[in-house]
Amino acid sequence: MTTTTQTTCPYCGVGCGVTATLDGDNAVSIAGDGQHPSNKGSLCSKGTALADTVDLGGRLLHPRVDGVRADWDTALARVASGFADTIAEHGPDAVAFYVSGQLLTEDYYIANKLMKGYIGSANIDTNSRLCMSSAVAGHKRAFGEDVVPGCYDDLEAADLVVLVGSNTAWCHPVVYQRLMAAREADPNKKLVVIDPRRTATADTADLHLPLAPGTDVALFNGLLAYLANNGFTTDLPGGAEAIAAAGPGRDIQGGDIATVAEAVGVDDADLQTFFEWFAATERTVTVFSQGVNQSSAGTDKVNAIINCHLLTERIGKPGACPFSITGQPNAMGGREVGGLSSTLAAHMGFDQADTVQRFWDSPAIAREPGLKALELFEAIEAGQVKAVWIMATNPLVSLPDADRAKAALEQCPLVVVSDVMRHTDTADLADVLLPAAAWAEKTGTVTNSERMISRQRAFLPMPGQARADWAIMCDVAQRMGFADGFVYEGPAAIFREHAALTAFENDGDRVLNLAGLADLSEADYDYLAPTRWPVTTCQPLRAAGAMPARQGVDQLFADGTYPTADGQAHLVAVTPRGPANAVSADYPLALNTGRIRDHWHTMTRTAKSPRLAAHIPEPFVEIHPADAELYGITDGALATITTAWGQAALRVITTERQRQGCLFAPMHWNDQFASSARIGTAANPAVCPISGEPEFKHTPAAIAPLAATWYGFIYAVRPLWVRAMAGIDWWIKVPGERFVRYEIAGCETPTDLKTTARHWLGVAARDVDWLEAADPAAGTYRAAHVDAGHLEAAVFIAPTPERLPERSWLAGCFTGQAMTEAERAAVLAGRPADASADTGPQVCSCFGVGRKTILRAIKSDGLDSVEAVGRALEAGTNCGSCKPEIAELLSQADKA
Ligand SMILES: Nc1nc2c(c(=O)[nH]1)N[C@H]1C(S)=C(S)[C@@H](COP(=O)(O)OP(=O)(O)OC[C@H]3O[C@@H](n4cnc5c(=O)[nH]c(N)nc54)[C@H](O)[C@@H]3O)O[C@H]1N2
Ligand SMILES: Nc1nc2c(c(=O)[nH]1)N[C@H]1C(S)=C(S)[C@@H](COP(=O)(O)OP(=O)(O)OC[C@H]3O[C@@H](n4cnc5c(=O)[nH]c(N)nc54)[C@H](O)[C@@H]3O)O[C@H]1N2
Ligand code: SF4
Ligand SMILES: [Mo]
Repeated sequence: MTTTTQTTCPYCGVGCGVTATLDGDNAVSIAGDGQHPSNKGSLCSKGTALADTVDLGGRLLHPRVDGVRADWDTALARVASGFADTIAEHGPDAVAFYVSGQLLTEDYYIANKLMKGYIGSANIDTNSRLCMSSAVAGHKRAFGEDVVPGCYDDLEAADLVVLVGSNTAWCHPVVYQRLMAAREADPNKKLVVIDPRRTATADTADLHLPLAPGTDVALFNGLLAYLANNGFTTDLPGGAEAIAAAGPGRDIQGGDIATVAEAVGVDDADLQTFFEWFAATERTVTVFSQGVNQSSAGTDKVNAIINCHLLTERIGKPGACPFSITGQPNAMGGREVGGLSSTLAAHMGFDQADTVQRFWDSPAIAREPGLKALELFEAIEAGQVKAVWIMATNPLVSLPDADRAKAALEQCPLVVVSDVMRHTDTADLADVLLPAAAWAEKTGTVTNSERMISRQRAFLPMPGQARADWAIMCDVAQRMGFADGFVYEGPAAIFREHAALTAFENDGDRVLNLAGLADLSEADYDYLAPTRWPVTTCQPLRAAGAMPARQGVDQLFADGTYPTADGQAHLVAVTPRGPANAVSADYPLALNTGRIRDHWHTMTRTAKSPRLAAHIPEPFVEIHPADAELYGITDGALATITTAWGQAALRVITTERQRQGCLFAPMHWNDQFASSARIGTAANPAVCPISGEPEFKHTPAAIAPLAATWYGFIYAVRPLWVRAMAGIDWWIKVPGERFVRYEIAGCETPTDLKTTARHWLGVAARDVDWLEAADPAAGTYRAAHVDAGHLEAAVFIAPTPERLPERSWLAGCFTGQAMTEAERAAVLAGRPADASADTGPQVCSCFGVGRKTILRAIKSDGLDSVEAVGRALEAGTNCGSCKPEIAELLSQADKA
């Protein structure tokens, strides 16, 4: 028998509906949910590969206390007494929660209620501080409340879409696909991308403005002045001041665009084009993401953008709004419940503490904002916070200056971590480790970027002793003596309470209002169709059957009234300023960090999927070729990036996609997957003074070649022993279908390669079938360990990276079958007998199509479009996430 469950993707804030089907053998298959209004059936590469991530490999299945397995009773007692004793002795502000936009709304609500209403401290902050807090602060300054005015349909309705600091093609792929489809249907729609890097998103834009890092305020102030000079006026509060700050006295129209262009580091004519398009296009949506938020001027950047929309009244109308696109699946839900230390609950501030306390009928209430993420870790370091509970986030990887956070946790008296994985960089430091239920096992709701509340429905049983996050917290609360506030029948009851709080004493002064969902029955909750807030009166519809009707309001602020004291929107005067730390002689380059297409954050889940891991298998640093030359760095070799805070050693990619003077490195790799690629250790801990969001996109850095004397790689059926690996200076680990691949390098060439290689593979003392081909003069060494005819492991060593053979074809030798003679010969020769077996790095995750395969087919079959490549190789025909890269390969082939 097969069963199908409608649920929601646990990755990005697009919030795609997925259907999970279990067949008779409990095998999981995942598809896009055609009934979900946000994705209408589409999924990206990560969503498509979700089934690869639901197995129990690496899962945390039992509580652990002080490093040993414990039962729930012991673990819960330790957490409850640890927190209660600390509070009794040092007061409520001596404890803290650090939570996450990956908790469900119900989990998040309980965490917030426990800390702010019962413990009576506001020391609960969330990884959204690293993500959306600048947008939150900007929204509050402009609109009076943290509200995203538009929805995805607006992107399709717009005639001009401006993407600022957003690599949408990789980070919000289904929104990007909707945008591409709308452009195909109407080629007059324009797309502008504002990003220092030429990203996959920028490749498809009508105009790319590769601005100098951190200059967005100057750019949008320039636009505001241009608009003002071209007859756009407003009598909104702050309008005159904002325009004055933007420089209206200057004759921007008559040539001063050059001044702005120079400040921003872009071409005059391109900037003029952007200004003209914006001025002329009623239906304009400006989407912004981390290139805006993650900045010491993050909040000002947000308001600089919103100012231009308010001045031109491009808000509250179909196809016109500023649009902060959220990162995590429940970034928005977390903001709804009040998970940030700077808000109280349900979009209420600390001035409404009495209202919230009355609703909760709670023994205490936080009356002052608590510590923001970085302050929280500083307080742990200073010994002021003595007990911390970290849930659904991996701060030792994701915080800036991450080794400082590590040192702080190491000496914190009580560190509790709730996670789904047994080992993460953070979990490895926990005193108490609590096994949380994972995506496929969880029940609750999430809210996506367009205010759409969707159900997550469990389709697998909770494994081992894993439990839902809300249930774990309720148990701890009860053991702390707060039984009254924490007895719930299940997530539906928590959701009803949350909805009721949003409606409590809300006379329209808060836009967030879920009154229409406050008395859902269990069945209504079970069947709740995706629903956009506010939902003041609507009755929920059932998802079963036809496409659910959407409710709530698509475009907010249509009537021009806002939840501010005077009922009006506010422009905010902002002045450009440089990054918190400028580049210097010691640290001459600006390090930018961010995401790649197929990994999610700290890789705890996406690294379980070999097809996702194959897209970009290694941590890298991108550098402009001119800078590479200047600093003696070569493509494919290794380099060390050093900043005032830390360092990382990464593979070098030289590319003109990077501006001169800038570096880019991915945020994902960590100590579980690499020897020294945790870029958070190097990232700048400076924050935006208003939002507290860190400057992840700009850290002054130096780069130098890593003085490796040898490079190599290992393919092995099983992971290598950590102790055997200890002697390898630099390594990264890539999971494969039937093997694990390691890239390795070292600064001292082993004198006896054979003994060393056998030691790495754990067969030093065993008599095994060992094939080898050594060329001591050339410094190359190839060897294979064969067991009963099967390839167990292969090792390749060379003095330079380019002397190593291509590797992707080796994956094909791990078939579970005995090796053929041709395969044995190929392994020793270091190249496949059939050249087509060398596919190159993977481009299409869904069909496993490599770069070389695509390039060969383009050449041999004369393929001239993404569609033609799709017809010939299937690449790009499922989720479509790789289409921008296929287009890039076509243009490369065209130039060659
Ligand atoms: N594949 C994938 N998708 C994800 C995630 C993931 O881990 N993997 N994470 C999700 C989460 S939580 C988030 S928050 C989102 C983030 O989604 P995005 O914000 O799109 O992703 P980032 O790569 O962090 O940064 C976006 C871009 O900002 C640019 N940038 C850097 N400095 C500046 C600047 O000064 N000005 C401007 N205008 N741009 C600049 C960078 O070059 C980068 O291309 O992605 C979500 N989606
Ligand atoms: N250098 C750099 N650093 C960054 C950024 C950047 O651009 N550059 N971006 C920042 C941003 S925007 C974000 S959002 C953060 C993300 O950073 P993190 O939140 O630290 O990253 P994740 O890997 O998503 O961590 C989630 C953890 O929760 C676990 N988990 C998954 N599901 C559940 C669950 O249901 N319950 C529990 N209890 N645990 C669960 C996972 O195994 C994982 O360990 O990184 C920030 N850090
Ligand atoms: S775009 Fe991809 S990662 Fe984001 S919700 Fe949809 S399927 Fe998941
Ligand atoms: Mo994020």
